[in-house]
Amino acid sequence: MTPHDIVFINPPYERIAAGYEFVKHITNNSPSLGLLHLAAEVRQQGFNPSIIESDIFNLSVKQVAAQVIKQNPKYVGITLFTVGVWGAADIAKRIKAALPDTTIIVGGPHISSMGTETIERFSQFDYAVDGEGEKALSELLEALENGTDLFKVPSLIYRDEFMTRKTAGKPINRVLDELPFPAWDLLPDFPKAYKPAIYDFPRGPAATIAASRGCPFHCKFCDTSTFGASVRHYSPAIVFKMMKHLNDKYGVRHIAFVDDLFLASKVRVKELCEMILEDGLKMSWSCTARVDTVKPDILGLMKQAGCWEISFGLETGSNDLLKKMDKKAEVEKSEQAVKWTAAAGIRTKGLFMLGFPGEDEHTIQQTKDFIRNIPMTIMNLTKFTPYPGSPIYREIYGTNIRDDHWEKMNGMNFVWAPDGISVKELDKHYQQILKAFYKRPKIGHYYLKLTLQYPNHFSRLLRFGIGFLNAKLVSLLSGRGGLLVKEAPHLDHSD
Ligand code: B12
Ligand code: SF4
Repeated sequence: MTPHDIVFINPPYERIAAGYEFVKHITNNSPSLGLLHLAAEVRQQGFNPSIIESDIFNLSVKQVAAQVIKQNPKYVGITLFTVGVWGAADIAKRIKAALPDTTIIVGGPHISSMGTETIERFSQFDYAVDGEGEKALSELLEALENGTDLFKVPSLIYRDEFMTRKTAGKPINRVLDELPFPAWDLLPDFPKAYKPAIYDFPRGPAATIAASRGCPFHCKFCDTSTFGASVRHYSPAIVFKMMKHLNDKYGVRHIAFVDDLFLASKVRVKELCEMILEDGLKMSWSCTARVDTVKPDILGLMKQAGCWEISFGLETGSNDLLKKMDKKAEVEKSEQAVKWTAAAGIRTKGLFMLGFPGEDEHTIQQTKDFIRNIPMTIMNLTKFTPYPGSPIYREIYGTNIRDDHWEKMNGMNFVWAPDGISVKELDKHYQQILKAFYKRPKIGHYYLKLTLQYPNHFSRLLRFGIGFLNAKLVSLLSGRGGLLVKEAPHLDHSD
C-alpha cells in the first residue's frame, strides 16, 4: 500500500497590524514546532507528511488551498491559533469543495481552549484534537484507517449524526524523550527561511526547541490550555543531542528555547550547560524565564554555555497590576533579576503588556519609569488581548463566546480596553513607551555596536528601513498624513 499523504498547514493570519507590514522583516519568523512534532510522529506510523508554512512564505488562503487541492491528500492537519481560525476555515472550505473525501483535522492552542465551539461553528473541520497532539492524532488516523470506534481516541471532538461529541482523556506526553525528533527535514527551505526576531540571536541559522512542556502558574492573561500545569522535560542529554543534530545536519548556530518555563528545573539546565561546555559545542541560545528562577550562579553558567538572551515576562511596572494578573511576581524582584542578568553578560528582553484590566494613567507611568530604570537592551510591548483559554477571557466575557475579534487576536490590536481609558489613549501610550525606549541615545549606540559586531543583521534592517519609508510615503500620498495604521480589510465571517 502506498503511504497516505497528510498535509499539515500553519494557516495565514494577521500577525502585524495593517499598515505595519514592513515590521515582518525584523520579527520572529519561527516555524510551527507543533506541526514538526506531529509530522515526525505520523511518519513513524507510515504516513507521508508534508508542511505548508503560509506566513513564512506569504501564502494566501487561495494559494494554500490550491497547493493542497493539487496534491489531493487523504488527510489535512491544520494548527489553530485564535488569530488564524478564519483563515483556516476559509482554506478548509475550499479544500472540502474540491476534495470532499479529504479529512480535515484541526488542533493547537485555539482548539485546546475552544474546541467544541469551533467544531460546532465550522462544519468544514471534521475532527479536532484538544491538547497535545502526537498520541491523539496517531490514534485518530489509525481509527480512521481501520474503521474502528472513534470513542476510544482520547481528547477528540467530532460531530456524529446527532451531536458534537468529545471523547474522554487528555493524552499528555509524560516522557518527552520518547517522542521522535521534530521533522525539521520536512520544512521547506529550512533553516534559511526561519529566523527569530532581529538581534534576538547573534548569528543564524537558528531553530527552535521546546525542551519542556507545561507551566504550573496561572497568570491571568496566559493561555496554558494545551500543555496544562504539569511540567515535563526532555532529559538534558536529549536536548543536547537535538542541538548537536541541528548543528551537524543543518549548520544551525542558534537555538531559541520556546519552553514556557525553561528554568523550571535548574538542575536540568545546569546539566545541559555542563554538557555543552564539556563538548565544546559552539552554539548560542536564548530562552524565556520567570524572574524568580534566575540567580547569579546559574546565570553565570548559562552565559558560559552560550546563552545570548533571556526573555522575561516583566509585564508592567506596577505591583498592583502584577497582583491583578496573578503573576506571582514583584517589580523589585524583576529589577534584581534583570540586573543579575546584565551582570552575567546576558541580554534581557523585557516582555511587557499594556491595557490589562486595572491599567490606568498611574500604572502606565509606573511602567514607563520602570523601563527607564532597568538595564534592558530590547523590549516587546504587547497590546493586552484576552485569548480564549486564558483565565481572564471568561472573567471579561463570561461564557459568551466572542468570535468577532478572533482575527485581531495577535497582540498588536487592542480588542478590549479597561474602564476609564480608551483604545485611542492606549495606542498613544503604546507608541510613547516604545519610542521612549528605543530613541534613547544609549540604546542607539548599543544597536550600532551590535550591528557592526554582527553585520549579518544588516540586510534585515535595511529591508525594514526601506519598508518603513515606503509605508510613510504611501500614507502621505493617500492623505493619511504619515499615519501608518490602516483600516484592516474586512473579513467575511460566513462559513
Ligand atoms: C514559539 C511561539 C510562537 C512562535 C512560533 C509560532 C508557531 N506557529 O508555532 C511565534 C513567535 C511565531 C509565535 C507567534 C504567535 N503567537 Co505564539 N507561542 C509560541 C509558544 C511560546 C511556543 C509554541 C510551541 O512551539 N510549542 C511547542 C509545540 C510542540 O506545541 P504546539 O505548537 O502547541 O503544538 C502541539 C499542540 O498544540 C497540538 N497541535 C498543534 N497543532 C495541531 C494540529 C493538529 C491537526 C493536531 C491534531 C494537533 C495540533 O499538538 C502539538 C504537539 O503536541 C506558545 C506558548 C506555548 N506554551 O505553546 C505561544 C502561543 C502559542 N502563542 C500565542 C500567540 C497569541 C501568538 C500570536 C497570535 C501573537 C503573539 N503573541 O506573538 C502569534 C500567532 C502565531 C501563528 N499563528 O503562527 C498564544 C496562543 C493563544 C491563542 N489561543 O491563540 C500562546 C499559547 C502563548 C500564550 N500562552 O498565550 N508564537
Ligand atoms: S505567563 Fe509564563 S509563568 Fe505565567 S502562566 Fe504563562 S507561561 Fe506560565
